[in-house]
Amino acid sequence: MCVCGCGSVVLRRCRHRCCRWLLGSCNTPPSIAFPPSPPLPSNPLIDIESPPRPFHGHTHKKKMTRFSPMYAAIFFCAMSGGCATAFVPSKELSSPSPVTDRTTTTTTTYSLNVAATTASDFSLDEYLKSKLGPIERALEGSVASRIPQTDRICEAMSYSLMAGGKRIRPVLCIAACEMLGGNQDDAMPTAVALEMIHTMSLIHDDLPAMDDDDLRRGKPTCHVVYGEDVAILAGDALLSTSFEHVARHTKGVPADRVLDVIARLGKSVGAEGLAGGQVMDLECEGKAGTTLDELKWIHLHKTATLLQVAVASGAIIGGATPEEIVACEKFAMDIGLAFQVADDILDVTASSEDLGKTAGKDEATDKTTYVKLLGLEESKRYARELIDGAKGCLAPFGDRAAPLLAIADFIVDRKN
Ligand code: GRG
Repeated sequence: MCVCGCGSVVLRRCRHRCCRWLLGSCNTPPSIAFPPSPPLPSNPLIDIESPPRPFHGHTHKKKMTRFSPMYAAIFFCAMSGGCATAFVPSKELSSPSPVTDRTTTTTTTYSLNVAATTASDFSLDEYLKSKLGPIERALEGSVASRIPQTDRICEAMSYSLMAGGKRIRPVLCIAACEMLGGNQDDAMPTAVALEMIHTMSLIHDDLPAMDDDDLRRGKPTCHVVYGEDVAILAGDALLSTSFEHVARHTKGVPADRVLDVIARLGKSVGAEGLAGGQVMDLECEGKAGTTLDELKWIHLHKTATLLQVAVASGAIIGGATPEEIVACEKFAMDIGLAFQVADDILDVTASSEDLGKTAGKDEATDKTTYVKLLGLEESKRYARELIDGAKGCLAPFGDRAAPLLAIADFIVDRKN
């Protein structure tokens, strides 16, 4: 059993780099290209930071326990469930090609595929819980004010960042990284950055110039509490901090992968991402005759792109091949679109209390949504079709895709 006492499985069978370190077969620095290649030059951006390196984003100002690399390897592998080489849907265990089963609709109970060791049940709830603790801790320390002059802006950033939220994007990133054999610690700075970018987009989306909303994540929106001026700046600061966070805090990952992730994050927010999608959304507001194709373009850019970069980044950090990255992107685009269809459905079926934001807003503002264009039942069918199609994209990953497959189901089955 794993030495940390987490109940996980034998280290010997683990595919993860940390455990290969433990076996002594991978005790050289990670390579910049695929092995066998020369040792990795350090990332110049990473090494300029002076304070002690945060663990999961915590800023340990007083005393920080330094773990030995080997202990840290064991610890993080165990924390990430890494030793469990795959979480396999129990109903699919006997299937020769489990993830291609597109008829699966609500797979929430899983068995741990631990090869020769004892299988034990676990649920998606448990999986999410195991990820959310580390993610919340990493987020907490990520926007702390270091000098009195920044107290107000940091408070506004932290107010929205820590206001709750499902943390879907960070979880997707970590799950993708682990699917490719990477570990949670490697992906955590990117996971944090994704949530910063997402939170920025929510702050800006709620502004009077945009959707003009006063409730988000069950709390008054950022501009209601801090004023429009500070809210705009808090969003801007979260966005720029997200890139800095990845560059500074990603350790032990080849520099070319880190740069690829930062480039993708940047693109996902720009004209071909969130900002472009939002502008098209504004243009279509109040315009009669918005087509399904236009709506799809808006949501692919406004919503799906960030989910796509979440999964692709995790995969890249985990060492995915170009083909694997493409498969992950396709999966993520489909679940991203389904996420937005589900959002449209929830707007008419859920309460403001459940949603933590104003329900029925789309109808009240005569917004074009999937429900408006397709109707409620057809929208539900479309969302399910997208999810089932998405799941097929992960067939090449076999059992290792189980967490992502379960999250895909969650995206359309969610209640908020
Ligand atoms: C300022 C460069 C720049 C870009 C921002 C405002 C904007 C442009 C884009 C809007 C993007 C947006 C808010 C899309 C909606 C996506 C969506 C469905 C959000 C809800 O996500 P959840 O359910 O929220 O994951 P929680 O609160 O759970 O995190």
